[in-house]
Amino acid sequence: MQLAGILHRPESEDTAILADHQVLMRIRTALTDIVQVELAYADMYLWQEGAPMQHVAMQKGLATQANQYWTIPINLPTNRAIYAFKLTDRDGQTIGYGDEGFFTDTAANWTVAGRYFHLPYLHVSDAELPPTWVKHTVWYQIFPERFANGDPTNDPKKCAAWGQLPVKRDSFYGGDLRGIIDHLDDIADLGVNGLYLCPIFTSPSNHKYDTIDHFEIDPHFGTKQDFQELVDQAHARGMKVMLDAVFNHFGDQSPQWQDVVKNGQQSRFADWFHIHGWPVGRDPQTGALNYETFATGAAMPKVNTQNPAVQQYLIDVTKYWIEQYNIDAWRFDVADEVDHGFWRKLCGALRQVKPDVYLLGEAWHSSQALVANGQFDAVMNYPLTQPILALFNHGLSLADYVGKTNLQLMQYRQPNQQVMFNALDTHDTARLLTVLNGNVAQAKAALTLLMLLPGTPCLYYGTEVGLAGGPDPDNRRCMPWQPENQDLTMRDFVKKLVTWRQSQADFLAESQLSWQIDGDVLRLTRQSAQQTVTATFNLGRQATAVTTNKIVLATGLTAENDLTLNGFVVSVK
Ligand code: ARE
Ligand code: CA
Repeated sequence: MQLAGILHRPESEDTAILADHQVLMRIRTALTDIVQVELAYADMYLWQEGAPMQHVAMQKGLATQANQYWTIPINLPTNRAIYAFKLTDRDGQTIGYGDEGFFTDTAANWTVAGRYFHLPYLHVSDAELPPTWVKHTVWYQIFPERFANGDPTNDPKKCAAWGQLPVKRDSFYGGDLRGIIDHLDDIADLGVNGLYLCPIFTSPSNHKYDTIDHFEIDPHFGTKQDFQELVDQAHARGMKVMLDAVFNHFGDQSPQWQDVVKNGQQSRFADWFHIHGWPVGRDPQTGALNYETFATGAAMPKVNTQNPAVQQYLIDVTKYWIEQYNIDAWRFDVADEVDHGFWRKLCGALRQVKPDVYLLGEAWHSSQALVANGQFDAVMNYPLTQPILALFNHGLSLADYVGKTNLQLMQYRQPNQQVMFNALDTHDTARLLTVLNGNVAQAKAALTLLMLLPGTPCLYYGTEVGLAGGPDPDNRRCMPWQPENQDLTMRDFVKKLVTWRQSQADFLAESQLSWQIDGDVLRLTRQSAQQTVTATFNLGRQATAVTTNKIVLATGLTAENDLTLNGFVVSVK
C-alpha cells in the first residue's frame, strides 16, 4: 500500500460544507493503489454514550496524473463528527487513517479514541457559500473602448477609425457606455446573462487600469447617468453587471500620487504607497524606482492596502457603486499581490451591503488562499482553461489534459468550484481563434468543452463573430458590427451552445464528471440520477475525416433532440 499517496485535511477542500448539515468528504490516494475506501463517522458525544459509528463506502471520483480522489456527501444531523477512513488496496491489505496517522486494528470497530479526525461543529456560515445566481450565469466580457462607439461627441481627441489596424498600445477608437447600451439586445440574444466590464473609471489610458478617480466614470466612456441606464437596461434583460476594481495600484496621474510627487514626505498620502526613498523617482545611478509599482512600469504605483485610510477609501469605492448603481459583482485586478487581511475586510464589508454579491479575484495560478477564507467566491480560472487551448493545439496529450484538468477541479471546495470564472481568452491573452490558428471547428469544440466543465463560463466580446487577435494590444480590436465582417454561422453556434448551457445550468453544476480516452478521442461525461450528457471530441492529429460531434442527451432523447448542435463538426487537421 502506498501510504505516501494518502492525504485528507479536515476543514479544507476535503470537507466542503454544501449546506446546513451537509458535508462533501474527500480523500486522496495514490493512483491505482487503493480499491476501496470506507468512511466511518459519528457524533462524538453520542458515540461516547454507545451510539455506533456509521460506515459508508466512498465513491471513486476524479484522477490526476498521480492521485485518485474519493468523495462522499454525508449528512450530520447534529453538525458534529469524528471520523476516520479504512482503505483497502489491490492485495486486500487494509489500513485505518485518522488524525494521528495510520492504524491497523480497524477490526476493533474503531473504538480507540484519538484516532479520529474531527469536525467539531459545522457552522454553515463557515461555508461562505457563493451566491447561487452565479451557477446560472454565462458571462460576456467587454473592453469598453473597443466594443461600440455610441456617442462620438465624447471621443478622445486622437481617435483612429473604427476597426483600423494595427491596434497600438496607445490607440483610441471611441468606444463608450452608450455603445454598450445600444447593443444590449445583441448581447442578450446570445443567451449570456452576465456582463463583465473592464475598468470604466477616469484614467488617461485606453484600458483604464491606471485609475485617476474611482468615483467617476471616464468622460470618454460617458456619464454616471449613462452608467445607471446601462445597469438598469442590463437588469431589465436579466443580466448581472460586474465591474473591474484596480486596487493593487493607482495611476500615477491620480491626485493621491500627484500629491506625493508634489509634497514628498509631507504629503498626507505619503503612507498610501510603498515608497522606499524620497523624492519618489529613479535612482540617478541605477535608474531603479524607489517606490513599488505594478510590474516594472513607473505609471502604476502600488497601493499600501495595510493603511487603514487606504482600506476605508477602497471599501467606500466598492460600496458606492453597489449602493448607488446596484451593480452585482466585482472583479479585483491583480488580486494575488494584495494582502489577504485587506481582502477579508473588503469582502466582509461588501457582503454586509449586498449578501449575494459575487466577488472574483484575478489570479493566474492555483489560489486556494484567496478563495473562501473570508475572501473571494472564485478566481479567474486560467489553470483550468489554458490546458483546453493546449489540448486542441496538440501541445498536451489527452491523458495529461485530463490529469491537469482534474487536478484543477480538486483545488477548491465544490461550491466555489461551481462559480470559478472560466474564460478561454480575455483582454490579457491572445484570442481563442488566433491561438487555434483560425480553426473554427476547434474553436467551437473548445467552447463546448468550456461550457461542459463546472464553473461560470465567460465569452470574450467578438469571439461569437470570429474576431481574431494576437497578444495585448492586438487582442483588443474593435468589435466588427458590419455583418460582412462577422462570422454569422459561428454566432449561431455560440448562441445555441450558450442557450443549451443555460438550460442545463443546475445539471452542469451538480452532476458527476468523468473522462474516457480512446486513442485520439476524448469523451467527457456529465452524469446525474436524471440524465447523462456525453461529448466526444476527436483530436486525432492525423484525422482529416470530419467527425460529427453530437452532444447526445442519453435520456431517451432521439438524435434529433440532441443539443440542436447537429452539423456541429470538429475537423482536426
Ligand atoms: C502592459 C503591456 C503588456 C505587459 C504589461 C506588464 O501591454 O504587454 O505584459 O504591461 O508589463 C494593464 C493593461 C495592459 C498593460 C498593463 C501595464 O491592460 O495592456 O500591459 O496595464 O501597463 C500578470 C498579472 C495580472 C495582469 C497581467 C497583465 O498577474 O494581474 O500581468 N493582469 C491585470 C489586468 C491587465 C492590466 C493589469 C493587470 C494592470 O487584467 O489588463 O494591464 O492593472 C502569466 C502570469 C500572469 C501574468 C500573465 C500576463 O500567465 O502567470 O501572472 O499576469 O502571464 O502577463
Ligand atoms: Ca464615443
